[in-house]
Amino acid sequence: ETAEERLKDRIVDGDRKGLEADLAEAMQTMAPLDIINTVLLDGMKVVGELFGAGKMQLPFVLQSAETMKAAVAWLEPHMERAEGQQRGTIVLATVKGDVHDIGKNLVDIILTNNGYRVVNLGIKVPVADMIDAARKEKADAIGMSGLLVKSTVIMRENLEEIARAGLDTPVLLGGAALTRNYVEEDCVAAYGTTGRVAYARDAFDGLTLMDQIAQ
Ligand code: B1M
Repeated sequence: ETAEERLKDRIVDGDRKGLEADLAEAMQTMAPLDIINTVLLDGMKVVGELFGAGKMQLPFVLQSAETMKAAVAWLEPHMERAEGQQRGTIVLATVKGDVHDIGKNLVDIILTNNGYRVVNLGIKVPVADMIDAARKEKADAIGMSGLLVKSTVIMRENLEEIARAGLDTPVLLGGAALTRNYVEEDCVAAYGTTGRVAYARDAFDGLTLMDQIAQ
């Protein structure tokens, strides 16, 4: 068994013992971000499928998520960081009612490593807090993450609320339950004609969009 195979199994099994040694071994042939994007996320995908099929109980999903977080935390200091000046600020949050934050935190890491200032408000964040933070931090963008189907509705409502508050800060939306069509039709319409709304399929897509916004 290769270190990569063991790592994937560790995510599925929520098994953290010896995690660091396997990560160190995998890093001899792979970049940290590639380990996350292929090996670790592959494991989380299996977890999602097992859970969705009723073959895995929630406490075990939590163990998998904790293992994933530990692995990402271990890899983070080994990632390349862009030097130079700040390229812009984004306020980032998982929306109200949603606790899923692995994807959001990945977006944080990738943007931070690429020279952006990320104001990470955490999980279950009411839109009022995002609006306050966007004003206070003079944000170039607001990023919302959410994995539940319910969260896609919250995002649309949040956009109406942000527009009502008089902001036209560009907004990035990401998360497994979103579709490009929903974002580009319903969400864009909800934000009105002045503000920009964009769909980020993954964390790298988020970086590409942020690069366009901050130009
Ligand atoms: Co939950 N969960 N969960 N869960 N969970 C899902 C999302 C689910 C699809 C599983 C399933 O049924 N197959 C399902 C949602 C069903 C639905 O609404 N359609 C589900 C459910 C039902 C629930 C609970 C309701 C279960 C319950 O209590 N009965 C509950 C909800 C609690 C709540 O939020 N109120 C719950 C709880 C949990 C745990 C706490 C156990 C744990 C989360 C731990 C944590 O995050 N700290 C958990 C997990 C781990 C998952 C799955 C298995 C994996 C999610 C994950 O971390 N993926 C998930 C299955 C799935 O997604 N298919 C599932 C890895 C992560 C990197 O991906 O976040 O999608 P993701 O991020 C991606 C992209 O989406 C994108 O970039 C990343 C890749 O680069 N992206 C962005 C995300 N945000 C972005 C923002 C951007 C840009 C890109 O810019 C702003």
